[in-house]
Amino acid sequence: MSQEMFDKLAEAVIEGETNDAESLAKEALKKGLDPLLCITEGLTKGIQEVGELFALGEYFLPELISGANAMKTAIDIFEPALLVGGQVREVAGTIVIGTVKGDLHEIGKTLVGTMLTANGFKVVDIGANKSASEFIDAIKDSGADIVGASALLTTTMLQQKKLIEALVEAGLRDKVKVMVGGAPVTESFCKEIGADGYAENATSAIDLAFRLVDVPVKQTTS
Ligand code: B1M
Repeated sequence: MSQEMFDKLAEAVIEGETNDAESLAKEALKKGLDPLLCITEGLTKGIQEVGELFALGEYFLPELISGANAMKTAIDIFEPALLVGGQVREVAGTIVIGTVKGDLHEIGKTLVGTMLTANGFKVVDIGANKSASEFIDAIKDSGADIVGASALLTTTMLQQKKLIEALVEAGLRDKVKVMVGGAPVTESFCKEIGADGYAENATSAIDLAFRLVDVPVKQTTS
């Protein structure tokens, strides 16, 4: 039954059917399905297929946008269920998270932020298309332990390096740990630019965040 629902959620994203995505997400919650699995095994599979069709030239920007809108609508419905565990925990650390300058992709970054909140972190999500100085302002305002920079384009991943350079210039590099992620980012790129850690997905981002603040991992949602 779960797989059938995951497939339907993926299909709603592939077809860019926001109304279907919304009603399926509500139905999945009613049936007691794991919201994170609905996202990773359903919605994410769908948006990956949209990306592949776009790369093949079978989909164009409008389909990319409607697929993303369908996914965001469903995630909004799953979000409260993802957050249930986090509301009763002490704060493990503060993290400023955003997508780097020139990059509008925000779904993965937002999901990582939600999962960190659900696991006891105070998350300051500054949004997408944010410059190094906007990250730095948020770090100063919040006294963050970690800064997380997401990049989905091969062209914008270089902004993660610029952020680290700007942190050094601002005298903040030894005060804040840097976490990087996003589809084109790799462990070796993370090492190359001198970040403190790379996470491939939301689940590994939680493990990494706990390691960076030196707190034993205790995930609420798997
Ligand atoms: Co764009 N796009 N897009 N797009 N888009 C990609 C990234 C692309 C791979 C599609 C493709 O060609 N196959 C391609 C990039 C190619 C490249 O650089 N190599 C691409 C392109 C080309 C573009 C445009 C240039 C298209 C155009 O205009 N001609 C344009 C660029 C706009 C810009 O940013 N300046 C563009 C625009 C868009 C939309 C705005 C329409 C839309 C985003 C909507 C939104 O976010 N509000 C969009 C979408 C939806 C995609 C794809 C299809 C899906 C991205 C997504 O949301 N994935 C994407 C193809 C793909 O990735 N397969 C594609 C789901 C999400 C849950 O996964 O974001 O990977 P992801 O996040 C994961 C992990 O990466 C990780 O955890 C998350 C959860 O597991 N993670 C982190 C992410 N951030 C992290 C941070 C961390 C740790 C882990 O720590 C801080």
